[in-house]
Amino acid sequence: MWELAESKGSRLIVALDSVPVEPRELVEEVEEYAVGVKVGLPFLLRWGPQAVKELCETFRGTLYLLCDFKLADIPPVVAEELKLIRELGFDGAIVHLFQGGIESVSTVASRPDLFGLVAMTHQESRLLDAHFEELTREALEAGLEGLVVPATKPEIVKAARKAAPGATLLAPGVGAQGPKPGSALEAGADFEIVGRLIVASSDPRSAARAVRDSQRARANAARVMR
Ligand code: O7M
Repeated sequence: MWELAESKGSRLIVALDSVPVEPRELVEEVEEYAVGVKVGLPFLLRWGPQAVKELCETFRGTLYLLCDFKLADIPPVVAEELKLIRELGFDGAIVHLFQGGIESVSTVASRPDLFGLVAMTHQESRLLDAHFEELTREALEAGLEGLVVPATKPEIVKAARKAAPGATLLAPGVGAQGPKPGSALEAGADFEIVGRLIVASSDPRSAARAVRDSQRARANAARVMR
């Protein structure tokens, strides 16, 4: 992920949820400007596992392939899900933490990179956000590669950066949910996850390029692309 970020000069991960057009064409449009794509459940339900597998095969090595199938089950089931996710060809997966047991999940052999969700972007996520510090501690103790933090709540991004200086922070919520591209990087995130601003655009290529350029401009101004 970091190698692709360096070579492309980008911190953009495109969220593929409701993809109305042929996914491969869309991904080819944004490939040059994005470090990776995050594949969500709407994508899986609409296009099926075979299409997900083909997407992973087509873009392996040129995009970081991140799975977001909302994993929040008992540890043996999450472990099995991670094995299948790896078989589909993903490099990384987002996991929930509130259900407990992430420590045993993280020791699964040849698992993808794991990113633990510690707070969410919508205003109603009060219960989850209230436990942000404990969830962050659990994720770090379990040795996860990174955390998912809300771009809409920069104070949480800042706190996560402080609590987890070595973790890779992924921030969704940029664009359609309000925050401007680059703003989560300024708050301390490493990557910004952007969905509708790009995917629902009539010109996804230009939209992705614009996000990448804004990230660069804001990062240069604040010298935050670490
Ligand atoms: O840019 P959008 O709003 O169209 O899409 C945002 C994406 O980020 C979408 O795929 C959501 O599932 C995801 N997301 C949030 O919007 N908020 C969160 O708090 C967490 C996520 C996420 O990635 O969860 C793992």
